[in-house]
Amino acid sequence: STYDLLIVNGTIVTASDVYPADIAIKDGKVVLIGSALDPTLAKEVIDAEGAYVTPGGIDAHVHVDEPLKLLGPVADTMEEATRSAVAGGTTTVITFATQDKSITGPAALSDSVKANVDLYETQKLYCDYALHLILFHIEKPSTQGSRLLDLQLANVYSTYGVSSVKIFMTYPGLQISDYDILTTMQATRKNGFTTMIHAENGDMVKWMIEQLEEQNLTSPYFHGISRPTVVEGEATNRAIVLAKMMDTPILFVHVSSPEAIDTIRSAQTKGLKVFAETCPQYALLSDIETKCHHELEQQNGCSNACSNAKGHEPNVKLNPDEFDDDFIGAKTICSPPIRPDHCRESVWKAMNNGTFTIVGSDHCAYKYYDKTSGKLDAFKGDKNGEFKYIPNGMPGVCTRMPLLFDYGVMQGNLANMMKFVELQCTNPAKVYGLYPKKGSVLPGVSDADLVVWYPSSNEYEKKPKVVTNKLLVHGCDYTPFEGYQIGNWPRFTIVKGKIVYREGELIEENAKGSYVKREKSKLCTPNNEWVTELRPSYQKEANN
Ligand code: DUC
Ligand code: ZN
Ligand code: ZN
Ligand code: ZN
Repeated sequence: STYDLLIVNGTIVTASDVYPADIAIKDGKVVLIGSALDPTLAKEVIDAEGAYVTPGGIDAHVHVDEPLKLLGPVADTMEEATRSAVAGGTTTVITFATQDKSITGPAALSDSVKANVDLYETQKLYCDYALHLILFHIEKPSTQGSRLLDLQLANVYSTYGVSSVKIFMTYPGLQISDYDILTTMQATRKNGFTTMIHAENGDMVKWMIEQLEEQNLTSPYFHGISRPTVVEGEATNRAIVLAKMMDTPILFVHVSSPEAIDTIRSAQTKGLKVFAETCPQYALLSDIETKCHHELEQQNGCSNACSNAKGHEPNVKLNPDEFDDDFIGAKTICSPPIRPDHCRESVWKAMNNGTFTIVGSDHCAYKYYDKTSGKLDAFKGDKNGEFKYIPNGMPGVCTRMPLLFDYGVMQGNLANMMKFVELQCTNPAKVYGLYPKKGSVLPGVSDADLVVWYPSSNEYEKKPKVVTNKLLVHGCDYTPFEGYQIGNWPRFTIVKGKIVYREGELIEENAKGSYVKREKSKLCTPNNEWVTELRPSYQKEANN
């Protein structure tokens, strides 16, 4: 046949257009968009019945099990993460490889990435994936550190198409100094890499944790208290200042607070190359989830108007029998933490006004029962459930797209479907060097990574309406969005022209995902303006 697959009667949505058209697919690519394409020319035809057809989602922030296990026992293998991804309309995930400190020399980073690619090659992959690199050990002095890193980045780009690094301003063992951030920025600038920043002031957090521990305030609720919004605001501002001196574009990941948003917006207004990501949990969840059952409530009764004297009934629960579980707040522990209610409005606003370039999930799932059983020594067992030892993160790779469809577009918090596609598909592809292969629907150019949504009619009883953990087919045993109503859900998820998810069912034999090499960012490029007379001479050769 002329086409492998034809999608007829759809309404195509890209970041810039919404229009009715048919899509013809051949050899994994979009080959033609037109009206009234001939169904007899195709092996298989999907009738979209007027529904939206969007590019597949690109979730550029997903943590999965990796050889170095930097983040401990995360629940998902790459197989489970990609399976959960396609069940929620995501067709590419970008996950993390960690710098292996024990390897030195120019190939150190490419060897670190190789270990991940080799591991994932042994797994069944439901969609494509790419890798960022986490850096936490920077050679000194700055001149040598930057020269070595320069070579290492050049290697990891030419060998594996990795074009972004993530650095941390918090977490014992990961936090790097301002000095090391500058060294990193010099090398990332030279290589045209995107520098992703986890912006929280680790010293402020450490100080706060010690104060709380002194008062025996260690239950999950106090995780959020230990890292208030100013902690994120300070680090965000500081990173912007460092990036300004280096003229290095940066991207803040998982931005959660009005302080950080205002700081980022003001830098963008000044023309600095500052980009940002937020996540659905910061737009939707409330710190009330961790507030329930904390020590003060148990002593004094609930300070909020809930019927339970012992504390709020949290939204996040497995079933009513576990209502009395005083550790339940652990499920929504992440960093930055879930914020007080008033923060959510600024997150939605920043999605609409362009402050946020992308929405990622920060999927980083840990099994709750392992958290509580004490089987893992990092958790409740011998550490008595102290928040400091509870691993940070929650699942979200599956729910990112459906949640923003309903709570964003349908409920009017997001401007329109084009914004939805821009934030979740197109901009992630542009900013991380996957565009236009991924993130759009361009004939002859784009992979046929597509989502056919349900039409707006109500005749589809199979359309999921409520989030359950089972629906998400991940490796985790809970979702913070349990019970959330969802007004639409991917009906067909198509990866490189193959249907991998059809009306609630995974199609395992079509799981043919692979590693994708990326190009450099189409958005994050230096301004080529220097702010001091003492420009590092090394920078003069910088390519961009
Ligand atoms: N924050 C999380 O909550 N989990 C993974 C790592 C991170 O920075
Ligand atoms: Zn982070
Ligand atoms: Zn309460
Ligand atoms: Zn993360």
